[in-house]
Amino acid sequence: MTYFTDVSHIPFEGRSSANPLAFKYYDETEKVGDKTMKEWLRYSVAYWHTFNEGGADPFGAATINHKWNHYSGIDQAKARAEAAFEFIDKIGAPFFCFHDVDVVSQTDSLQAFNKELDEIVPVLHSYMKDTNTELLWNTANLFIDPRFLHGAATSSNADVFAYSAAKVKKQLEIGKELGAKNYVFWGGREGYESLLNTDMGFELDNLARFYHMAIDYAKEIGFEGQFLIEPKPKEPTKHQYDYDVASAFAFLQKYDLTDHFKINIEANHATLAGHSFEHELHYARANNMLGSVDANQGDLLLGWDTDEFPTDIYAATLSMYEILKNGGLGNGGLNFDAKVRRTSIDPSDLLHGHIVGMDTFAYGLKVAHRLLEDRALESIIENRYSSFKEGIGQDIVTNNTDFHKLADYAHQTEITNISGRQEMIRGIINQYILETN
Ligand code: XLS
Ligand code: NI
Ligand code: NI
Repeated sequence: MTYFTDVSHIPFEGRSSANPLAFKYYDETEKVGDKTMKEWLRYSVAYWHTFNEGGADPFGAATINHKWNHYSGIDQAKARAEAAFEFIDKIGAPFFCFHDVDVVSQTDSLQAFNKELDEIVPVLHSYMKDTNTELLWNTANLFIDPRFLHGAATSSNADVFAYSAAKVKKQLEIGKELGAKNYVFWGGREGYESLLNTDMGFELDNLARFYHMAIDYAKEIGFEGQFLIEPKPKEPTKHQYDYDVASAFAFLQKYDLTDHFKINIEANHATLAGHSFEHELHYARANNMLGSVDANQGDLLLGWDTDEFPTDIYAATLSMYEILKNGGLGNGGLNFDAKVRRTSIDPSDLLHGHIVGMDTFAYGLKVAHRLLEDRALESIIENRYSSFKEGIGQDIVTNNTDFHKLADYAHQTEITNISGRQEMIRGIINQYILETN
């Protein structure tokens, strides 16, 4: 069966093309510096939003009713996989990601669920081989099932902790089988609704115990993917423990987990936490914790996770700047954790969403690369901190001074500050964005 009948493949046609089903900027073979666009960007399709999403919201039922979702049981899982790999192949993404409940339907018993997984995994594997697609990450969904009402690894119920471990154990085995590059923990229910009935310290200790056991099991079975934590400040819980990169990093340090984890940063989660996307990337990079990216964007006027396809070239430029400064994403990639709006009801809308997202980051990559090549921001930053290159500044950074000497120096010195030039810098960035070919 063919589900995406409009095209056989999305070609690169360049910026003058008027074909909406073609890339204008993303040419996977184009070299940017020493790597191709494909190698830098490592695009990934998110199974849940692209193939399972129906567009339901708290006020209305699903509006999107794709043909591959007209089945039930294992037939449903197979039809969805068929559609998924037709799509992934046509859009030309080298990676995909899934939760366990995306690839087979949620069933009540763990045994039945694992049996269905055992049936679908070889199907996925053979599609992966046929289409040359790799698994960026998989994960156990520890938030949808009503069992997780008090949390998963931070549940007040020890049986739920065990159930969560069983789900993660299975996904690590599947990740190993499919060669997953990473394993993501997004703690959708790892937080609290009310502090009045919560022992936060105890819950966090348990979360760390859970992660340590996951590391042990991964080692035991030879799972080599990178573990990632995906922060999000709120939604569904009022306060989620992995609030942002800084709080996830503090947690990992406290529990001696930094050698085993990096961070999966989602743009819309950054903005929900009151940060810019580039702030989160920068913070992770500065601490050697940048692992992977969920590429999407939020809506400035809405206070929840709208998970839109990224179209903001300015934001894509600044985030690609951070990614290039990081030397790339390593094992990670740019996963479109993004969904089309509930009014976008055709299969082709899924293509359009990915095309605009892939073009946006491809353009951002080109602009960021030029900014770095020309040291456009680097030289401004270098100049801003130049007082630490000599004299008292050099003494400070080489640990050759103390409060006595600094006070003596301060008593004899008249301070002169230099301009931060923010408006000039904004102008430079606009010029680079507008003049990139
Ligand atoms: C939800 C999260 C989720 C994770 C994977 O807000 O973004 O989709 O990426 O569990
Ligand atoms: Ni995400
Ligand atoms: Ni999200």
